[in-house]
Amino acid sequence: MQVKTVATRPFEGQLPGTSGLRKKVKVFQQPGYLENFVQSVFDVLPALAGSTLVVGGDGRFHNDRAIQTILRMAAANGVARVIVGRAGLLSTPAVSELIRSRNAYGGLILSASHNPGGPDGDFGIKYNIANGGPAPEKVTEAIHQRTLAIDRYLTVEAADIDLQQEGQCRIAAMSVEVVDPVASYAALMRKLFDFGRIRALLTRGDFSICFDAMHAVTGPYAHAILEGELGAPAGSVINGVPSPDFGGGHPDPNPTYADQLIGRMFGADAPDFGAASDGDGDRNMIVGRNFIVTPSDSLAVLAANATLVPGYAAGLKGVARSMPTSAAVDRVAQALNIPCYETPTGWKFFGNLLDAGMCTLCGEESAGTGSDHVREKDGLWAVLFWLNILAVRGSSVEQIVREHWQRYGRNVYSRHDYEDVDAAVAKQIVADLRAALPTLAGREVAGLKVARADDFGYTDPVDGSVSRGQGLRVFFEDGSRIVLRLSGTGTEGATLRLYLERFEPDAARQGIETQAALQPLIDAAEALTGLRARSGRQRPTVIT
Ligand code: VG1
Ligand code: CO
Repeated sequence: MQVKTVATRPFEGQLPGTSGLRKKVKVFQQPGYLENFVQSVFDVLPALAGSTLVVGGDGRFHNDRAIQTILRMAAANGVARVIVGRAGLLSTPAVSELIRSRNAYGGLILSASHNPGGPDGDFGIKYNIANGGPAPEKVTEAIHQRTLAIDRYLTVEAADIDLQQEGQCRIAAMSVEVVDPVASYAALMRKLFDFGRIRALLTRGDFSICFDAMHAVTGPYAHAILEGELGAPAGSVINGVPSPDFGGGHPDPNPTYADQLIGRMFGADAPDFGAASDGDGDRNMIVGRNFIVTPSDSLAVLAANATLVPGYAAGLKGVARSMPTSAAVDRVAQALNIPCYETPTGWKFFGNLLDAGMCTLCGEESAGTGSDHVREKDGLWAVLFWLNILAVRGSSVEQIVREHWQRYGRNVYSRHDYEDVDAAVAKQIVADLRAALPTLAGREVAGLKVARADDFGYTDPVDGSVSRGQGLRVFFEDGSRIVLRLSGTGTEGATLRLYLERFEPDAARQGIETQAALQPLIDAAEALTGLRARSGRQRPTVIT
């Protein structure tokens, strides 16, 4: 094999954010840009030589080109075997599953998740470690450091691999195995859920579903599992063919961007159950007939009903949620007498807890839910979990959530996103609130009294690693809170996320409209930050 050494120079800003390195496609298309990042991964992880690597992506524009580049570089860097999804497709949870079931050393996921695709859209790359989960900060920092010094990358002269054909081939000494992206993942789902019971529900004739794959990677998975194996009528899956620009849409499963699904679920003859997944298939939105389930509530409902599902019948070891996620799941954990961990935003922080057997279920307010079955959040898994619960309980989605509130109280919750704000303005808004934090306790803001305020920091209970600056929190004396943080996944301007939460124990008042219930907090947040006035925005871009 003739390894080619290609001279290169560092690019600025190859710093992975909340979930991998995300930039405009045009940035990734610059000669050497992808190569530098990938070579940096090989340079900081020499054990990849001689090992197995899983590679796949969400099918967005540039996915196919990037995979061919990575395959040649993997061969040049001595990787023994690459497992790649047919057509270059693998959902993020499916990559995690394959890394684990095939004892791979790691994986490269090509995705910018919910960010738009197409030639003018976004691209991304993320490295996952041997447990199947996103690389922890110490690894991503080492990769970033390496990108700052890199002066060459390695590749081989070889023709493109035909990714449409399943089977084995070689690039130089490296084996390449093109696999069905769904099979191994579906086998795991079969072990966790009562497929017989879900099938009975979906073929009964009086229970209908709509799954919106948003033109992204879950299409093939949902077709094979929901319509194929579980018998949902054809047409239950919509937008189920992955497209390089996600049909021109924004594959983010929220009420704004999944408007087609919302239209159906709130229309005449709405299905009984609706769901959507994001670009790379790791997040989910759950919708009942005329009823949207808040992701934080969804996590709490899954935890409270877990023993109805075969894979979790023995009970949960613990639960974990990201800091901005509502405390609904904390109340379930308390009732079950199991620990509840609070981590920074981003799935990479759950890996150690899951590996150590300290928790079973995890979730984020951004519609990420998952468990110890893999080390990523998992959109279709959450859908199957809900269907399994519905099949056992025989109630509607709305009934299940309302009964949950009656029993545990309702954590009224919303996230307001201000997208594409001028980056300097956004940073200043955050910096000013951060500077004011020590002065806030005891102050009255828009009629609410501040109890305490801080900048969230996290010490990993397993390895002691510390992550600071993970979001500004202001707690009020009535138990409500606001959180402000800058998104770490965008590629243009800055996205400010404002999280609002208030607890409502009184069942008689739980039906109140969410935004109205949170208005005092919305006012307090504006008084504290001047966010709307300073960003020139009248209202958030997206409300979830
Ligand atoms: C967002 C979400 C976060 C999630 C991350 C990756 O991050 O808030 O909860 O883990 O996206 O999800 P940020 O930094 O933009 O708030 V995904 O589906 O993009 O891999
Ligand atoms: Co995603």
